[in-house]
Amino acid sequence: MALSHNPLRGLDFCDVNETPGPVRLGGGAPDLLFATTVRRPLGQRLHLGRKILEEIRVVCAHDCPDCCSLIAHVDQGKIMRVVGDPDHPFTDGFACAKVNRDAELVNSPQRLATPLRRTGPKGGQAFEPISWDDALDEITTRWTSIIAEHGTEALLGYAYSAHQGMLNRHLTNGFFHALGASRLNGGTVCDSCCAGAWETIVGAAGGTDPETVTDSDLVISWGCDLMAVNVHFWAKLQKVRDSGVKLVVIDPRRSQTAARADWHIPIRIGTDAALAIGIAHILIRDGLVDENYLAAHAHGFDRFAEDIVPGFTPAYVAEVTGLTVDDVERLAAMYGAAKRSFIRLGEGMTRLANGGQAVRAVCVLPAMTGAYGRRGGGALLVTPYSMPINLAALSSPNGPSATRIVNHSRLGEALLSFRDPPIQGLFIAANNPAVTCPDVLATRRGLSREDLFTVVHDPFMTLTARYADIVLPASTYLETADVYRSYGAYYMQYAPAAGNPVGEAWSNLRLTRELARRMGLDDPVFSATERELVATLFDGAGETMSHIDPETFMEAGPIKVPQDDAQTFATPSGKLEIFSATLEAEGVSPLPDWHPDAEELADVERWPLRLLTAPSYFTPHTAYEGVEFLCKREGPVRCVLHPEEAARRALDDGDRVLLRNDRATISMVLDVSDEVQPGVVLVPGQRTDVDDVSGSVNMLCSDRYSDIGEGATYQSTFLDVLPAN
Ligand SMILES: Nc1nc2c(c(=O)[nH]1)N[C@H]1C(S)=C(S)[C@@H](COP(=O)(O)OP(=O)(O)OC[C@H]3O[C@@H](n4cnc5c(=O)[nH]c(N)nc54)[C@H](O)[C@@H]3O)O[C@H]1N2
Ligand SMILES: Nc1nc2c(c(=O)[nH]1)N[C@H]1C(S)=C(S)[C@@H](COP(=O)(O)OP(=O)(O)OC[C@H]3O[C@@H](n4cnc5c(=O)[nH]c(N)nc54)[C@H](O)[C@@H]3O)O[C@H]1N2
Ligand SMILES: [Mo]
Repeated sequence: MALSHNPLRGLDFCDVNETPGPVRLGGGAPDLLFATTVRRPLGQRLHLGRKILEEIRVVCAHDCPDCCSLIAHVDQGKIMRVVGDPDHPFTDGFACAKVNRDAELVNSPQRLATPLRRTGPKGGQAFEPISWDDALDEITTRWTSIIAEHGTEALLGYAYSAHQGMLNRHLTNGFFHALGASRLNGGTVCDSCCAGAWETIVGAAGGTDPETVTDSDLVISWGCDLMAVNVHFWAKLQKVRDSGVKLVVIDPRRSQTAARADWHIPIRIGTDAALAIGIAHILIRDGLVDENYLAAHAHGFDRFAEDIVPGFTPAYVAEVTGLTVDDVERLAAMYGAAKRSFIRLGEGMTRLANGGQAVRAVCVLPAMTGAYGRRGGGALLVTPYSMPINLAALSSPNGPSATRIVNHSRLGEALLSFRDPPIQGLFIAANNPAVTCPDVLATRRGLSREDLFTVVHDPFMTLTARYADIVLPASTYLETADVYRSYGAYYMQYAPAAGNPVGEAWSNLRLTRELARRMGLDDPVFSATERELVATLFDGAGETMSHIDPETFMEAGPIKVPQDDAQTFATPSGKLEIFSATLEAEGVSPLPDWHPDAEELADVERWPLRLLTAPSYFTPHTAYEGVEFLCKREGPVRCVLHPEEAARRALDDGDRVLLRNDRATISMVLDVSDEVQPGVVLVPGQRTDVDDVSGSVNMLCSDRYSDIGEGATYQSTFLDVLPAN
């Protein structure tokens, strides 16, 4: 369908308008043709030729800020297709290129059908099918003897967020909490740095409602590739841009988003704090500061202005960021002139040594212009803080615990060096750390320990699963009921299971309940019905949520949790804490600041290139490896060098190259492109060691922590690229 005025301009790249092919039913059944989804009440049946499909409203559970409402088309329990829900304001009737393929993901021939027991060496491919009963007997027998010999802290539950809703995710964590296992400090590979930094300045409050972008007069995507990770916000933004609102993208990469922006600012990696403080410098110099807003809503601005800002002259900022003085001046003037500027903060720019201060520095700017006080203005990192449900009832059912903590990104260290007791039993769900963790060689060494008893619960035979003693087939979100809360907009929604689990797959919820029963945990949360669990989430929820009636919620479809137009600050002072006493107490600079990092400086002396990692467009992390179409679409595992860097090394497009540093040498196919600047090598996504590549990018990364939030620092990695021969 060709629209003369296409509100999804630029989305052609993501193929959101592609009509996903139906899954073949097999057995000689006719191929199905699908009408485009039309607005109609659900519960009706869709008559197509001789087939009658049920339509079931579900929610996309993939790790994505959009949290789309979807309509699943189901044939007697089999998922045939999913499409975007036309009745959800944020989803607006389309799903992204990945989710359009979710029927293929669910029905992938690579899905695990039964529990498996390892019969060969760890990391290999020799497994035999076993029954669920045998698998669960073996697991509980082993765990019971580990606890008897070493105590409960010798167990580690390493379950992460990916691709499931609140019940399936949090009850699994609650099981290990109730057992007294070592506690996982989860999310450090992902958002603990940016979220931790946000909490120190804005507090535990969400940011600007993305749907108010219709009222914005300037949009800055600061380190966020909207076309990869926030497609539905991008679609909203296009409509706003049609009315003349400008989009600025600050990103070291000319991402698909940057390529379509009004202005792309190719900043040097890890220098965002310097740029933000430089803008503050110019706003003060030019009298563009909203003194009244700052006096009423900010804490510590004067100290910031006196102690930090003066050093960040436009010339110094240009030198640090690799931009020109003119660009820095122009950006500051643009920002200073806008009243309702909307900054969409990305997470990627915080996965490096000084990432936390970058978020803090950027968060000062909307206070300086008063944008935080106006509809459509302010900053958005993530939203859940302003939709406080009682997750603790699920994730820590028996209250506070003082057991040992394991950092998510330091699984290798925990497995290799923890004593008193060592980790003897490991349970991994919804996570593929053998690929996605930093210092992944240490992770794999840890997983290879012969005396470690590992259980992996996943819909697919991931690289991590190959290290397991027992592999359990997991259902996907389309095969289990759950409660969903968006992290990029203000919607929540309940969804039933759309289809029957493939093979003998069990949901995390079902598995957790059964493990709890077998391990003798008697907290009622483990025997609660789904309805009771939903009620638990709202009982004891925060002020804005506790009035929601769970029964109504379960029937309602998407609900929007309304937000005030002005930003709330949920800090100890109730203000934007530009000065953070919390950070001062931790020995971190209490004011947003930028310094070159000493370790990075030493690495720069030795290595000519810095690693830029970015989300892949079609295969986020490793989760779509079961969809052949998307893997082909993403193309070979590749790295990208600027033409100058390629020429310096006599390398051509398509060459096989080695990426090398002190930690490892891996190989990939080279793309030569000026989408990146000289001095960096871009590796999009994190893909398993496959035929056309040896090794995985995270072999090159250390497990060093970021400045705030103990986050991963994938991008504080320095290396060289060489010809493969
Ligand atoms: N298609 C797709 N969707 C995804 C994911 C995916 O991998 N692919 N991942 C999902 C997950 S787990 C998450 S956490 C979310 C968010 O996913 P994130 O991986 O946090 O993605 P972004 O927030 O877009 O941040 C990445 C962008 O930051 C840029 N960047 C890197 N370093 C810097 C820097 O120093 N400064 C600046 N200004 N920019 C920098 C990169 O070039 C890239 O364009 O998305 C989710 N959605
Ligand atoms: N180099 C580099 N590395 C990175 C990043 C980066 O930017 N650069 N980004 C980091 C970020 S932001 C993140 S969030 C992590 C992501 O790291 P992971 O969470 O390890 O990544 P996924 O590939 O999404 O793995 C999720 C697994 O969950 C399985 N799964 C899906 N649904 C279910 C379910 O319902 N139940 C169960 N039990 N399993 C299920 C999938 O099959 C998949 O194997 O990677 C991090 N790693
Ligand atoms: Mo993430």
